[in-house]
Amino acid sequence: MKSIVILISGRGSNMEAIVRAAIPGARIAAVISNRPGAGGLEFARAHGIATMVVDHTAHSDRAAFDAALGAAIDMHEPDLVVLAGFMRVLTDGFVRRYEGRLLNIHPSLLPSFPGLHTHRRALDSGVKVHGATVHFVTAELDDGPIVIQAVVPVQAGDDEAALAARVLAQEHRIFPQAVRWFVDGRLQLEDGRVVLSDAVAQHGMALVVPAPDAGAGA
Ligand code: NHR
Ligand code: GAR
Repeated sequence: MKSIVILISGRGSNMEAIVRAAIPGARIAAVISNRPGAGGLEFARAHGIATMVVDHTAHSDRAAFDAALGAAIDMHEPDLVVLAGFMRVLTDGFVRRYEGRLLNIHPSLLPSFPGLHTHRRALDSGVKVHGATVHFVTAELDDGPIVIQAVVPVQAGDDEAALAARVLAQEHRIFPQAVRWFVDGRLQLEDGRVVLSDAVAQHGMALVVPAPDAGAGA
């Protein structure tokens, strides 16, 4: 049985998708939030999952917060730590401590649009495709080795909310998939590269872009 700790900051719909996936061989040991009011805590409690809050505002600097967060995580001795809408940049020391067992979902097709406000930036830039990326976390923000990506079209008339919702639906597919691979022992970080032990999985992409004229009417 592999033990997983999930870090959230808000709504927690990605955490929920991982919990609902009921991955064989995986146990969600705890959900930890840096915000006391995070909506996702309620879902976790209702599902009998241990919850903890490590409030970043109660710590004097990032190193102190990360030390407290690390202590909370280590109480559960997890095999995997998952950032699911976790909104605090982590220090090098923290990242090193969990190297090879720390996954993040980022709401863009990395390396495009690292950082915040990805949907607004995608719309502003005029890209025709957008999406989400699951990656191993490294010290440099949103720069770690990529595990799986999902692509969605940007449609005429999209606003931030519409685009975010289309991306989020795909996040809920690819994040549980990545966690499943990890739990099955098929996903590893080796010398800074992602290794998937299966040829099909090696493809690492869930393509949902429609054909150019799809929906245009025949
Ligand atoms: N930490 C490291 N070292 N490396 C990564 O790749 C990380 C990370 C911490 C979080 C998630 C990331 C995302 O997917 C993530 C990846 C927060 C910010 C941010 O600027 C940026 C990227 C991500 C998460 N946070 C502000 C901060 O000052 C606070 C913003 C807020 O609270 O709303 O930490 O997008
Ligand atoms: C998700 O879209 C996730 O990719 C993104 O925030 C949302 C969280 O939703 N993450 C980041 O922007 C990290 N900086 P959720 O709380 O419902 O999973």
